[in-house]
Amino acid sequence: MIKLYDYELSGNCYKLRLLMNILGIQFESTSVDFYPGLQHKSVWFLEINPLGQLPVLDDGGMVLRDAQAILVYLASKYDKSKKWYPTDNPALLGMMAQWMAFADGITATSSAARLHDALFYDFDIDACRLGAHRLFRILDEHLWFGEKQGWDWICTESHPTIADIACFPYVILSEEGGVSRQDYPAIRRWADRVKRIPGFTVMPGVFPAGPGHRSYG
Ligand SMILES: N[C@@H](CCC(=O)N[C@@H](CS)C(=O)NCC(=O)O)C(=O)O
Repeated sequence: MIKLYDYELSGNCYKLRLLMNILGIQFESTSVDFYPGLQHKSVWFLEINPLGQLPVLDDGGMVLRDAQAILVYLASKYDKSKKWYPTDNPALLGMMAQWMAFADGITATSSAARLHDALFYDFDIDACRLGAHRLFRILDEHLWFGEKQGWDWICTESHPTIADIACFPYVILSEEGGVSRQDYPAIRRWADRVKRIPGFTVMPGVFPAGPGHRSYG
């Protein structure tokens, strides 16, 4: 069975739990005590990931680090519909790679602000929040112009991709780092759509969608 080296409060680990839940992939979670245990910096874990970072996935000995890389692997291998990572469309693949790199930027800013506020990381909080707002403004405008053309998702019109999954967690958890989404209405509408994907699952700090709208599949 697939093993996920996991931490419940990690948005990067949540990306993978979310996609695996949506795709109906069975996995077992191996909990790594990120805080306060710092097990991701322990000798045994550094042998698994020398970067000392979560998440890591082990699929029958195929060991992968980096949430975005793991999303690509899981969708390529397990999504029979080929809609989450459509490999027959070079332009779309390029766009998805672009937005998945952008998701890592959201980790470096919005997630870092949350680590500062919740787990006492010694980061420059003003720089983290400023960086997150800069990225959120770009994402909000992208989504807003997309909506005008009938696009519901970051890279696509009618079916979400792993780029949406990659960007979602540290956008929706941003308030825990003091980054308000008040000024980003298109982001708020998109986040609501993500919550309505069949198989959507939550983590602490992420809540299900309210009643009364359509479901996306
Ligand atoms: N690019 C990596 C970043 C992973 C990352 O920053 N993980 C956090 C937990 S959510 C971590 O392990 N931080 C500890 C560190 O960077 O030392 C990914 O997307 O998986």
